[in-house]
Amino acid sequence: MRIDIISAVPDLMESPFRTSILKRAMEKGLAEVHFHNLRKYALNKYGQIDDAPYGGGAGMVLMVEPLDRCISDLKAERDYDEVIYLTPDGETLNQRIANTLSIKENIIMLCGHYKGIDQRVRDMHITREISIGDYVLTGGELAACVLADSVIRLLPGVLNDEQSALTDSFQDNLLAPPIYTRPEVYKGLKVPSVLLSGNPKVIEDWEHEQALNITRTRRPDLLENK
Ligand code: 6GU
Repeated sequence: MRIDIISAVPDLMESPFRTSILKRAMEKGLAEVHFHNLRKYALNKYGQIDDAPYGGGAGMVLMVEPLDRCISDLKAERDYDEVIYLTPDGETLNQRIANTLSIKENIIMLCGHYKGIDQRVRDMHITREISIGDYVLTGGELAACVLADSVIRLLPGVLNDEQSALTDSFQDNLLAPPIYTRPEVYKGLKVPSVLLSGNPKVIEDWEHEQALNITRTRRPDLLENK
């Protein structure tokens, strides 16, 4: 999979892809992430990429021309399955969306900034708009990192067996059961004896029941979609 991320401040996104599991995914050639600095597509020597909105109002708007040039250059190189605009107005990211995107070949992620982007960019290029939740960030960059992480970890070979995505919270619409490691007793707090029973069937049933109880308490909405 190849992800091209367009942003006015690409430096903001460096470290998540240079560390740990995502770094290894890149080194193994399972994912490629390329950053594109919008300033390079600026109209003038001052590097202008934003301007005041028509009709007035506070804040600046990312201009259509630098964005169109950047996206068109990329599209001239290869076919893209999705051109995603990260925006609080978008569809809220969930595991289903991450799963869907994880089988794509080439994706562009466009990070909004300031007040947003000229509507004509959306009309011309954007195939999907995604938000990462009902709160406002300073820009789409952190959201792009979240989205890319949620997708890349699903690519075959990225996770090893122990980290397997199949047992994740949410993969089956259930939250995770409690987990423990050594020691067996800490400050009087004991690991539930069922986990020490060595009986896989009993353990699995207990974990499923715990997961159901926790989901019922914290996120009953997840059970309604089952
Ligand atoms: Cl994608 N962008 C911004 N600026 N804020 C957000 C968001 C995106 N998702 C949630 N909040």
